[in-house]
Amino acid sequence: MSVIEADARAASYLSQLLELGYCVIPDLMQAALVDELARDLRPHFEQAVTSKGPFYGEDTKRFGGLLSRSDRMAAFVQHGLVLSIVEAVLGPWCDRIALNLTQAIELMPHSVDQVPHRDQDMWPCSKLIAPDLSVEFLVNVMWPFVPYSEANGATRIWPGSHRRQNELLMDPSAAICPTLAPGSALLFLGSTLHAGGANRTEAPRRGMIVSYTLGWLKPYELQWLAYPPEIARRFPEDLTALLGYHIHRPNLGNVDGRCPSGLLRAHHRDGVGAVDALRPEQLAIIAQYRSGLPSPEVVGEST
Ligand SMILES: O=C(O)CCC(=O)C(=O)O
Ligand SMILES: [Fe+2]
Repeated sequence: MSVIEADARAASYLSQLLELGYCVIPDLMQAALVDELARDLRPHFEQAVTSKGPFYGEDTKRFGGLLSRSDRMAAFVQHGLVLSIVEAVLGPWCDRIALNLTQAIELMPHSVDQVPHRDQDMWPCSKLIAPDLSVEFLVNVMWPFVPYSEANGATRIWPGSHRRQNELLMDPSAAICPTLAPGSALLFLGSTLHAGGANRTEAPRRGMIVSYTLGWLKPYELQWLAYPPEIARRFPEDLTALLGYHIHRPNLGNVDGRCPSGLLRAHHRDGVGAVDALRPEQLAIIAQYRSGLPSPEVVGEST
């Protein structure tokens, strides 16, 4: 596929995602690669202890840290089309995006449906900052390992719910549950009302969520602990940046005043002090201040 075709594809899914709060992308990954990943994760599913609590559901299994469990994961986390869509949604609100979580999910046979929710409500600020929904905090990508259908608990989505934040719950009959084949993916916003369905079949519904957030927000899964430096050091640099081993300008998320990417290299502490990491607009404001001239904002406010 040419760059232009890939861009056109990304633009079309992006507009569906922003308009409806979700989109389904077929044939995003080779089904054989999904099968290989599912095979790598099979022993982990088998050993996983059933979840506890009314949100996760006591008839589900979940585990994270998937980049450590399969070498095939990076291709999913860093999928080019997914990242370009996610960048377009979250990029305007941060200096860089970050991985929020990787979570394998099994809905066990005969599991009940999950309570409908918006994932972004885990950040208490989301209702204050984004009542008009100009800001998005999270993009979820559901990758099925088996075909998802209404019968085995395909994710239920309330289209348009991202524009109706004051409605905690919505009419169950308004929910849709897109069928998904392995290799396809369901993308939905953190502001979209959704829930795992009930698995009424005899077979487990296995899949995973990979989600992305604003680089300045605390991620749901603590990536630095899931992948401490001795593990992250084995990953390529662009992946470690996504895990948070990169400063978020201005100067957020540093170690000894320096970009944490240095922690993954031997020379991090070699005779260098704190180093500013600033965006061009911050450099311009500082230069303006040093020049002794009032900044344009100050002039604007006083007139
Ligand atoms: O399993 C699913 O289909 C959705 C899971 C989900 O939304 C969650 O755990 O936050
Ligand atoms: Fe969710």
